[in-house]
Amino acid sequence: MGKIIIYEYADFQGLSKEFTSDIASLKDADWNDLASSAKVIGQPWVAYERENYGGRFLVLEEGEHNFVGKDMNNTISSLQMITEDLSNPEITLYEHPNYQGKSRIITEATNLAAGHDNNIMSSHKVQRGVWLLCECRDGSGIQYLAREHEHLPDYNAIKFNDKLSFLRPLRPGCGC
Ligand SMILES: [Ca+2]
Ligand SMILES: [Ca+2]
Repeated sequence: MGKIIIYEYADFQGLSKEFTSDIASLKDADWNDLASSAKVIGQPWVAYERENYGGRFLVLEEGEHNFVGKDMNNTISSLQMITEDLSNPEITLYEHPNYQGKSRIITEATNLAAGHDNNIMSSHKVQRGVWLLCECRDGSGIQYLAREHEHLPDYNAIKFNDKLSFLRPLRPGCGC
């Protein structure tokens, strides 16, 4: 399935630790609020600010990641592996709560801010894959991770109503 290696310092220096399954508290591995860089092989991982997959999060897809100078440096407290099949993603967005109004099927990264549907969406159903929903194209503002088969009837529940501007599917890793 893959793994993540976290490092104490930038550029993959200092102490390192490898994980191949979820860890709800990095305190259990003596790694709380310590990671400054990471390498991911295979499926994406999600790094969370708090224990038990809480607080702000950062999606870490296959490749190398440096956290120094960013919000999540020396902040990560739990790690979760994405286990869904990411090969053929599809999500349906709806203009109103409870899957009402105009609907739109999305299968690739889409910048709604550049079209007719910016800041109107209010509910969704994920058919396949895992989707990162963003208030802003540059990743600032609210972000939400929608997992496979999730039906979210009202974005007010996540303080996200009429705010969606950009979304993209998580990328599968090749594991090479
Ligand atoms: Ca933390
Ligand atoms: Ca709406």
